[in-house]
Amino acid sequence: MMAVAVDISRFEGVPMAPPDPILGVSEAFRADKNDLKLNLGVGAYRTEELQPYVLNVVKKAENLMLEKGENKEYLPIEGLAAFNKATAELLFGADNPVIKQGRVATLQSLSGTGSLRLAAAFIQRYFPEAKVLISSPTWGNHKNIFNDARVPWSEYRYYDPKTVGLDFEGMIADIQAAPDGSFVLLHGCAHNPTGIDPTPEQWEKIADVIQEKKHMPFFDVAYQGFASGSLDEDASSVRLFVERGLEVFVAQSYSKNLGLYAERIGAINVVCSAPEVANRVKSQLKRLARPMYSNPPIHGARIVANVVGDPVMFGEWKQEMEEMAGRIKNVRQKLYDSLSAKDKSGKDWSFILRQIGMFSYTGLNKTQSDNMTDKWHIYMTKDGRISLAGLSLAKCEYLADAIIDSFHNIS
Ligand code: KET
Repeated sequence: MMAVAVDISRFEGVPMAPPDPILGVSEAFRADKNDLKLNLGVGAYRTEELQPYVLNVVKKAENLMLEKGENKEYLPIEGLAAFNKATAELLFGADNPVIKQGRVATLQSLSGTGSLRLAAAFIQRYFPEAKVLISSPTWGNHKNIFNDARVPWSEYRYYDPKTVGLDFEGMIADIQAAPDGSFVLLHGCAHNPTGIDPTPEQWEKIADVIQEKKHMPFFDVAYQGFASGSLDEDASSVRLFVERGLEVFVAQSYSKNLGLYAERIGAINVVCSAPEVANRVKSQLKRLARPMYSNPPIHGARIVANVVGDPVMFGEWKQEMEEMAGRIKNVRQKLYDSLSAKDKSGKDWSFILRQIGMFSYTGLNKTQSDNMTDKWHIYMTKDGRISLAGLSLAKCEYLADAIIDSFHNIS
């Protein structure tokens, strides 16, 4: 008997999913035919000509890899040993005692997202009673990650719209009020989407409360080097917690700081109280990774290991990173100057200069953000975030006109 096409699909119960709030913006941007269009949605670095940028040091490392003619065998479940060593040293500092004592379980994973997801699966399996506290607001995907891993979460106050700054008291109060032993998700630097980080003194107080409440700090480090331009300075929040002898989770990404977005290279690090604990934790992370994706990809891991492991290339990377961070600072300044010059209402736009990292959190609401896209062809997330990494000096005036129009003419 020939198979007959079914007239009722088995997928009737599958509804259409909404577009992703961040990556869906890039899809909409690609479909727009207007010449004025500008993509300030996804946090991806562009040149002044608004073209994607492959770092010179990455090309150099890739050429060396080609010359060596390396093979494509499977990596171990935990990833490339040279990468795992390099990534932990970059994060904690090469001479950090936790590394010397073998107290860090490091697994190469699928960039920041995959590393967070693996840690979420670990929490679900070994801390089924625990809740994760996330900042309000946070990177949109955090909630999806914990939802899909079936890890309950709640929010702690972070952003204060009145001061366009950190609601430090609210943050501390909410972390304090959470059940003992909760996980507290913290952005290591360059908080996404607000661009507002705690000061070093505030980090100390956050660590005090976390320690007092026996919470587990869980850092998401997706922008090391992109906040200040310095890799060490941007890791200082994580290092402060580690110095106190706490056990800490840290997810890392090389998407932004090495521009390796599509290579999916990052790591999950768990700092443990003793080497024997780190061994057990690592064994279970490997056990979780194996049925999910078996083992991680090799190309990006080799790039990172080569760049970080070679003093000359490491120096070149730092220089290119400073240039990227510097270009973003320049457009930040120019955007502020353009807004201040053009807006006659007396509104204070200086919060833009106080924010750091790739983004500016403009304070535009959803309707105003819609106006930015519908009228001005400026693509951005609906929470009012714009990626300054996708902005050129030449487009600052146009962007300022669009923001002023949306802010004052749309309620
Ligand atoms: N953490 C944060 C805070 C973050 O902003 C991103 C990416 C990631 C993790 C994960 O990146 P990965 O490429 O998986 O290492 N953020 C940008 C891209 C995205 O949404 O995927 C963004 O916010 O635009």
